[in-house]
Amino acid sequence: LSRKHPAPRFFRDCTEPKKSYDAVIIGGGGHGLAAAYYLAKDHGITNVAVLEKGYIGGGNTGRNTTIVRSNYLTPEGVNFYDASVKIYEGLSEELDINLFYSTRGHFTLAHTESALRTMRWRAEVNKHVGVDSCVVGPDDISRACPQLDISCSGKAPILGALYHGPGSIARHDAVAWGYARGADSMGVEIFQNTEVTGLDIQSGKIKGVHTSRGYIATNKVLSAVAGFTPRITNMAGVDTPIVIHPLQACVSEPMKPWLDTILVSGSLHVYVSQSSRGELVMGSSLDPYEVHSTRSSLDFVEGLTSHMLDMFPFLSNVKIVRQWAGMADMTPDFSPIMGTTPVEGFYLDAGWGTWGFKATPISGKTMAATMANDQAPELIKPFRLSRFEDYDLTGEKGAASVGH
Ligand code: FAD
Ligand code: PYC
Repeated sequence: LSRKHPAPRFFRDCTEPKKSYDAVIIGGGGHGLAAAYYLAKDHGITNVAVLEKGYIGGGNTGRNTTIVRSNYLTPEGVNFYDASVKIYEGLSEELDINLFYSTRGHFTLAHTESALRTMRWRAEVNKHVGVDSCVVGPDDISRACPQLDISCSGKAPILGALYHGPGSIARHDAVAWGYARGADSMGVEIFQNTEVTGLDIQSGKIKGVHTSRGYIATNKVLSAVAGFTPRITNMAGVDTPIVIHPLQACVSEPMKPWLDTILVSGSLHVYVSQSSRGELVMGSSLDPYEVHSTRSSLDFVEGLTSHMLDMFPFLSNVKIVRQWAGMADMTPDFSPIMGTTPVEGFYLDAGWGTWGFKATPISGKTMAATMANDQAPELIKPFRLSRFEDYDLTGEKGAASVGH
């Protein structure tokens, strides 16, 4: 098969790993695959294996609700996510695959004066670093989404919103497939159904990984396993403050396009956009308990749909057709953990909680640079693991996800 056109698959069907690689990436989600792609493209490191215990994109990459935005609260966060948005905007062309990247405009609705204050704060930080966000009033929201009941059935009238023009949605699986194909075409080997079961660490340095297909020697290992992070960091003896909470989502039956924008309501614990195939893609806040499970619940759909009906009473006869959950790797400050670790050659890309899909391109690029140079670039230094020891957190609680 030619690497440029590996028909009929997107990438070669690798089954027998070599005895050693220059780098091994654990996790074939968007982040692991993007890191492999940029290791090859930006640093010429192509003797790389990506090990995925299931199928690529089958973790949170294929379970998320695909919102891409950079309207965060801290300058560090805004700069980081803005760099990702900029890569996303040209990514379909770069990867030669239609990511259905669709810029819709993103409204974070404020139902209280205190929520409005946070929106003003975020708007000012965003403008200060050159990101397009502003506070708008109920009339602007109604013009953008005339179907929305601004009074929310009289229960929680909308006072205003943070409007973020670049807010977008995309086809999540295609992001994984595009990075996989791109990495494969440059020589990276991708092994599906291949689980990492142990790490070989000697005198504080990584020497290899034990897998369901045998031992692989390597001096560089990246863990990019999102909801499975504590299992891998336990193998490495590296402590993190990550806890795993389920995050659930669902889609409606397809409808004619009517919802142009992305709407998020922290107070009603609901967010919604309409996908390119007409489904309403909806989600809610994190489940409030720590559990390692991807089961979805009736309680979730009941709560979510009742709040959706407060906002859009005309949807009462629309059916929910699928619901699911992902395991969100939550950090105390709602920022990721990226960079080197106390184990030489063991790198961590984690703590992506409910906010990591939008970061896929820039996390891949910066983690590849970290692995190539054994040093994290400036852009991700605010997300280093040691910030928890240094009491130097990057607090994104007001902006990282749905509702708090
Ligand atoms: P994953 O895609 O989970 O990939 C990790 C992979 O590692 C998995 O495929 C897993 O099988 C593999 N793995 C684990 N252990 C091993 C092992 N031992 N050996 C080999 N492989 C292993 N973010 C946004 O920006 N916008 C959103 O709108 C958004 N919505 C979300 C909605 C939901 C319901 C959920 C659950 C998350 C949402 N997120 C969102 C967060 C986002 O999905 C994640 O942060 C992001 O997808 C993480 O990507 P990843 O590649 O790091 O992890
Ligand atoms: O990060 O925008 C986001 C998001 C929305 C829903 C889950 N995460």
